[in-house]
Amino acid sequence: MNALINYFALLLTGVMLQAQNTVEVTMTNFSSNEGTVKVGLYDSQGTWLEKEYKSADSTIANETAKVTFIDVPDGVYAVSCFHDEDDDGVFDMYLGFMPKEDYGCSNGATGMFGPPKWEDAKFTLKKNETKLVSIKL
Ligand SMILES: [Ca+2]
Repeated sequence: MNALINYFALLLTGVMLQAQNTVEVTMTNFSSNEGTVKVGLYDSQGTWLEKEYKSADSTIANETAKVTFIDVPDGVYAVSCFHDEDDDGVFDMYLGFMPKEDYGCSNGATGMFGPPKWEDAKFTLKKNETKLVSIKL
């Protein structure tokens, strides 16, 4: 019996040491309810806008959408999303560099001449927090 209690105590300690955070992303100001919104959570500057740590899709209702990322370890993250209005899975561009579909990032980061910067979009997660990220497209 004692061994069993010790086992569960150990298990619980393990769970508590691995702080898991939640990121709730609320996106507003879509130009229409067409298509889907694609949301990416990135965990390093090196992968920013290249390879998502986690990704999620959502439909849009009332020009608003919401996705939630759960079980996110402590660290530094940034979120970007784009409105895939024609639902082709691609962030459409004019001439390969002018965004044709609306997009947004955490902290309201935007790119003046080029893509939004990691430094402007990043935020820190720690100690089982629930981070609310609001993005206005
Ligand atoms: Ca598209």
